[in-house]
Amino acid sequence: MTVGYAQHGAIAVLTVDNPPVNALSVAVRQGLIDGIRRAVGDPAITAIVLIGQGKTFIAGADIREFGKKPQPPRLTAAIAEIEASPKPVVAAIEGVALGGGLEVALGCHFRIGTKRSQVGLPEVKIGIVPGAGGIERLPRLIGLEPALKMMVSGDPARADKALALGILDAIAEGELLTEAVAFAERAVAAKTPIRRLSQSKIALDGVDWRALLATARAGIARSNRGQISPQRVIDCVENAITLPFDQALGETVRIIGELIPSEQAKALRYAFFAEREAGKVPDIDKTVAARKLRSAAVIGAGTMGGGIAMCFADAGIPVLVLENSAEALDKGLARIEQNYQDMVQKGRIRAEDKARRMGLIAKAAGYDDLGDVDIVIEAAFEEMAVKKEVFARLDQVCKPEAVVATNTSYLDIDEIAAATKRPESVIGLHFFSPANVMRLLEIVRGAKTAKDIVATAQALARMIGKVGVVCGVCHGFVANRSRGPLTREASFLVDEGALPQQVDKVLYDFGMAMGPFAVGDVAGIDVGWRARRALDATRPRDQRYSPTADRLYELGRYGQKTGKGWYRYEKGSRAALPDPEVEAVILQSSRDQGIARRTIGDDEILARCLYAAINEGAKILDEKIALRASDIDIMWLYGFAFPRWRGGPMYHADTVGLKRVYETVRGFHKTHGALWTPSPLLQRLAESGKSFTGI
Ligand code: T1G
Repeated sequence: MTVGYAQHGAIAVLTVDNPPVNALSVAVRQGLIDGIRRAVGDPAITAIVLIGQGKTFIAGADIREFGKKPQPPRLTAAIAEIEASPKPVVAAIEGVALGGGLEVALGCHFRIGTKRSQVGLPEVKIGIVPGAGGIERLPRLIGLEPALKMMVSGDPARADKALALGILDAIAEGELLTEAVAFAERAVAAKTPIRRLSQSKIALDGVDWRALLATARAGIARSNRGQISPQRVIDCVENAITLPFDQALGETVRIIGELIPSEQAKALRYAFFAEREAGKVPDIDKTVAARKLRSAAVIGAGTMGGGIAMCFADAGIPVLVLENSAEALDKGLARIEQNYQDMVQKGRIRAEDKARRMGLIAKAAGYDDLGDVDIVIEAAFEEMAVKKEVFARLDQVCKPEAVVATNTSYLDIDEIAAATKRPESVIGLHFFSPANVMRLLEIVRGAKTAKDIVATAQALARMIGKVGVVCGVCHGFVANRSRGPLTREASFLVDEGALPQQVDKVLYDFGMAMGPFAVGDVAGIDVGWRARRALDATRPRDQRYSPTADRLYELGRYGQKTGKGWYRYEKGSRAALPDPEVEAVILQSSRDQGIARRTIGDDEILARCLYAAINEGAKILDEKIALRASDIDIMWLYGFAFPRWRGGPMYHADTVGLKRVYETVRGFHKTHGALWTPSPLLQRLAESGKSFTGI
């Protein structure tokens, strides 16, 4: 039975039991209707409690059913049946009530939660709108402004907030079912009037709703650039204000019907499942137990090391920081403190949060202090000799069960591991800058890394709120290696005739948060210069190379930090302004390389940048460095702010069609040479009419 029926005295208890998350599949929808009818028809029953089996109330519609032919009964019908019940219906919310789950709860007459409850309407995040009355009922329950905020962001509210907003009527202190039954009994005894939200009005006294909606629209245009669903939520909210309930709901149902098969919604659903898939490693199942992580250490208090230390402190894990000198350590800790101070000033955390987090970060006097920590992450200088020295020292002092990790962004983890007598405990944990903000954690599994170390790294990712994606060892690993060709082509395009602002605009308009040149100015042109010097020895002599960035470096244009890079920056501003001096450098560089500059179209820019990355992604897949194409996509979504509503570069290639991508790559190969050698996997898939999905 997907919806169980039991009797507790005069109270009927309907239990939704549809593991893993009690999604509202057909059987549940039908079960709810049947259960309500049975309870309403039984004279011995005075009230009804609706609860979920396990740790979840209801996680919403079954996303796997989307795109298939809808089967009756509709969720709106099940909710209408609940709301119409003449006997009070109490939703007992353990864990999450999301999307359709919250909509079911809003159809109930009362809602009681626990401390662990979370309620929300996250539909925008999968490219749709709440389609079963949530848009219409939530503002009637809690008022327009807070409802709008929740629906447009899709972010859930925790129990205390849900109580304050009035979504929950009570929070159970003891066992939820017992308290929900008692709540229902009291409602019956007190003859508490039943409140059917569909029959009430949205309170609009003194609310300038037109201005509110206009502000929300403008905000979304910035925060969710290019994404359709949040704007559609606002259309539906406007209907909820101006039309009678049933008519507004009818419109919402029509709109969700349009959105479900849309390209954006498909891409966002893909991203949802891809993210969950990324957490799975075929040879590491639940029987592989993660090691305990109660304390940590970070080697290096530079930008990366400091950011990583903040990740631990943010998660409540004490962390020691080790540096070469007392000055460097003080400087690093001061920078961390400043970062927290900025967060306090922006209202993101409270002053006491800052104090608590700073209190968790302590100075290590030397390696000997690291003997007790459960995990060490090295974020020292990117040079093999330095890494080897650090790991040899760590090998001497760390306890045997410690995880010994490196944050290197391209060096060979196996070579680093070989500097220890415990290569099985060594792993790459590659954070993205700023480490305390960017959510990707690239987990690089060395040839000898033990399974439980990988499982521990995955557990760490969850603990510190990151999306951990496991991959193998190669130069630059998966994320940076697949992105490298994009920046390479961007530079070539500039040498051939484009300007940085044109290239950046094309990628920005595509939906990227920033174009590659703007990113270069943030990351530092000096950093790129050093990385290129590290590759000089191995770069084939006949390989095409753009010297333009090196010219900027020689002029001291290191990017935002020097106020000049690919762009110029006014004092105190991060706005990238085109600079005639850069244009002159570029024109000279083209002349020096003997390139006759030409007009380059936006289509070519997009194809050169994206397909170069996709072709490299395919090579990485073929080499089995990434477990699946969707893992590469997740890395781009969380590491490089690729627009989620486009799914990721590999998914995007599927939507373009691999045949077309392959033909274009072949064309570029003919024109631009060896760097465009098509990936054999891309060729195979294109020729057999397949896609990356499922690879
Ligand atoms: N449908 C189908 N499968 C789902 C699902 C759903 N709604 N939610 C989760 N799963 C699967 C998931 O793929 C995974 O499967 C397993 O459950 C555990 O999930 C009408 C139209 C509930 C907070 O967007 O946010 O209602 O990988 O690994 O970290 O207006 O899942 O094991 O095979 O994520 O504990 C709105 C989406 C739907 C909620 C649990 N609802 N889910 O997190 O476990 S649209 C959502 C979540 C809707 C109405 C509209 C989270 C979670 P597998 P998990 P978790």
